[in-house]
Amino acid sequence: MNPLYDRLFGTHAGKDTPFLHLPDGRTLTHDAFLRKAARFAHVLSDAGLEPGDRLAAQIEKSPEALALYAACAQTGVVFLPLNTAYTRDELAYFVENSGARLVVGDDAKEADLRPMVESFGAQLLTLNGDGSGSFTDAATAKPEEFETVARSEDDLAAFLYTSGTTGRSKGAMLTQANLLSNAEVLLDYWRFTQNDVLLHALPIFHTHGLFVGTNVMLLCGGAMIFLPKFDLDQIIAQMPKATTMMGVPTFYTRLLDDARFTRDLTQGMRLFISGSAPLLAETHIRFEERTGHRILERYGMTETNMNTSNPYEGERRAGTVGFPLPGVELKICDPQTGATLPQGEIGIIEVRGPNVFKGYWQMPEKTAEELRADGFFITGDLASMDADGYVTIVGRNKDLIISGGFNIYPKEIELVLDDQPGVLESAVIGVPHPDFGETVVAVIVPEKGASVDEAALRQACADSLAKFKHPRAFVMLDALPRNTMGKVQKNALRADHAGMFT
Ligand code: MCA
Ligand code: AMP
Repeated sequence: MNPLYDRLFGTHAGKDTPFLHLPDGRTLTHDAFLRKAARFAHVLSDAGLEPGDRLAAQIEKSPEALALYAACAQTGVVFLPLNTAYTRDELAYFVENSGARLVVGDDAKEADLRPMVESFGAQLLTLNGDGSGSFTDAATAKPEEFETVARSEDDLAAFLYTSGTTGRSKGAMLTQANLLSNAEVLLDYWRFTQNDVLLHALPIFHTHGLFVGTNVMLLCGGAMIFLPKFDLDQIIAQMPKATTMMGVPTFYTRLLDDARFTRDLTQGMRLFISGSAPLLAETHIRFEERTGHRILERYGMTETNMNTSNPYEGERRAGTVGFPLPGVELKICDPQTGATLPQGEIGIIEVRGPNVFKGYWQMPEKTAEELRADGFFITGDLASMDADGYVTIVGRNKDLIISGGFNIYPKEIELVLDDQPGVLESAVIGVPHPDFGETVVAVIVPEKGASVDEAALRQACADSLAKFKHPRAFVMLDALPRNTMGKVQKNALRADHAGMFT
């Protein structure tokens, strides 16, 4: 028994129906995919990986990248996907912290990565966006069947790193049961069947593209139009062949900005889903006016997968994230006391259910701060629930910026900026952005009499931080606004600079 492998992958053995439609016109059947994954599983086993070992993958989206995920499930190896934008320094932290035994990266980065990877005693193999690489070479002559390693639902399936207010990323430990229970609920709630074709343009190194999009399609046995990234021309060209799409709000605003995106184009679609960041009610309304479709918005987190969703049949209410999913208990709590608040009041969302993760890897204190002994997870999202049970997210009780669906923790950027010559202190904030929803602005206070070179600050960020985290603007101030307790008032900074990009 290996519930994750058996239910997501194993059931498709011998199935000749399409699984992945690729932009170059190729189609991979479910069975062909499984045979590829089995060969990959042999590579993992031959590399000495044992069940429970971690495999860190920083690879482009491709059928092979997905086959690596399947191979991890089949061998009981914990899959740790990483954003392809991360720099070597960022990667080093994940490799060291997770104790990964194998790192799979791109050939182009191999020379840069190898000394770092080997310094942590891990092995390095390569897998490129076109499917080539030393990993694939090692798989070529391997058998197309692999005896699935027995695992239980409580065993770890994946680590996904999520940053914290301290600036250090935490490895969220997700079990097989976490992933499976959520995929099963979503399949049902959103009415997925094997006739569905998902237009898949999200990255597969995050919850949204991997555990929501891909797992649901694996479970229902449908197909995906598997695009390497969001490319407007491709999306428009492929939409008539799809039945559903999942995206972050930027997908929907970009589509609405294109005159080719019409009611006719979406005729064959049955469902558009949005999440990872707030979808403006205005976008929801414009989308319906243009296409006749009401976007279904849902809400989730790396630590919990999906928590709430607007209904499939009932009213999809603009500006809300819908109801708690079946099996998910949701409370709106007082930020100070944790007590459940009366209906209608704004508080912090806490959730409990089979979807909630097991804790942060080797961080018992951090786990205890956010995951209560009774199983409720403190999300840090501020929301209210109306009399009909719809949840509306109104803000965050955590210092977090969401840019185009990517989470950015200001502390991580502030630590880099504060280290630069002439910088006394910094405050990094998110301000509204028409394309990304929010974008990063750095407020810098120079030391007395010092002048700070903006180009040097940009370079410092480029040296150590992934591009999507780089501030898009720098503002110099003599002092940061503080409250009587001495705490920096980021709200005031955000209000002062709210119009910079809009
Ligand atoms: C790319 N860039 C970005 C972003 N993406 N900068 C800020 N924020 C971003 N999200 C950089 C690129 O390096 C590029 O730099 C420049 O910005 C413009 O790139 P562009 O071509 O416009 O971007 P793109 O490649 O089209 O990507 C935008 C995107 C993409 C399609 C919105 O970021 C994306 O697919 N986001 C989805 C993220 C996601 O899956 N989140 C789910 C997390 P230059 O031009 O200088 O080279 S899971 C989650 O949050 C929870 C669990 C949930 O509820 O789902
Ligand atoms: P992550 O840590 O990448 O899993 O991001 C989770 C965070 O994304 C949540 O805590 C929310 O702040 C935000 N989020 C996800 N979905 C939505 C949504 N539909 N509306 C508003 N915020 C969302």
